[in-house]
Amino acid sequence: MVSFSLEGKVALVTGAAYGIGFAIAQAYAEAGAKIAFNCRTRDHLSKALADYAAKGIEAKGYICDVTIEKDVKQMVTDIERQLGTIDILVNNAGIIKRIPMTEMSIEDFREVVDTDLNAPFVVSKAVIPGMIKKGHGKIINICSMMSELGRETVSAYAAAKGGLKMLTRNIASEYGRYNIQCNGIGPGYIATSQTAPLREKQADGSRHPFDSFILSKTPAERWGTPDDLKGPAIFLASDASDFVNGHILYVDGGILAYIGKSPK
Ligand code: NAP
Ligand code: GCO
Repeated sequence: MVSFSLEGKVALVTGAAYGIGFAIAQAYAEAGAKIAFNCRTRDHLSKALADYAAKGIEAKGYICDVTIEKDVKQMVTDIERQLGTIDILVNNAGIIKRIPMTEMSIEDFREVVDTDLNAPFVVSKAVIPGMIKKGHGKIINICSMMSELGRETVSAYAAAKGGLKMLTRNIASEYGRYNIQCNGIGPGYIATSQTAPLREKQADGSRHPFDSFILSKTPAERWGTPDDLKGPAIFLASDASDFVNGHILYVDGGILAYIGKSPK
């Protein structure tokens, strides 16, 4: 029988203090996994631990900036000592800066690429040796519509998420022989703090223009929620996807399939 269970597995979800990462970690706990997560600040950690506890989840939280390799290595060592070898890694931690490219500083560009592309390399590199020893592993990289499409003001983010798509395929190519599957999830437009500025009500109470734009580009005619990602994330973390490797699973309500609503 096909198994979607994560019973007894150890899952690390980066940046899972809130948002998409929190939802994925919650889904993994409900499927039986032991949860480790990280974020950058003690305040976020404390609140997240309380939020997990409120859902009956005994998560292990770590303060670790995924862009700092020595801290990532220490976190992975601590997780392996406290919970066991990591079976499932979700590279979820990410940032975006919406600035027209010619006005964007190289420092801002580098910070986005460091978090959204270099850090998944750093964390995966720290986790894969344990997966090889254990004889299996699941790596899931949180990509984006911007792994496929561009738009104004998100040059660094699109470059990083496009690179993350190819890092996903390369990890799949290089480590598939060790029974490690590396896939991506490409969320569409999801209602979290990251996209809150794009959904702010206007002074006259009307929808943000970008909000209306996204609804016109989404066949489902709604923003996604973090809960929409739970099922796809469980599938890619479970034995049910053992022959799925190097795939980017877009969870976008149909955006990538759709030219957009024709004007009335
Ligand atoms: P979010 O609400 O801003 O959450 C981002 C998470 O990442 C937070 O927990 C944040 O915690 C953590 N984080 C950021 N930088 C970090 C770092 N250097 N080290 C450790 N943790 C870090 O964003 P989200 O919407 O849930 O997005 C999560 C992922 O999905 C991101 O990779 C994003 O690019 C991707 N995504 C989002 C959407 C969407 O529409 N929302 C769509 C496609 C893809 P701290 O700030 O406390 O560190
Ligand atoms: C933006 C949004 C998007 C989403 C997501 C879409 O400014 O266009 O933030 O980038 O976050 O990545 O898949």
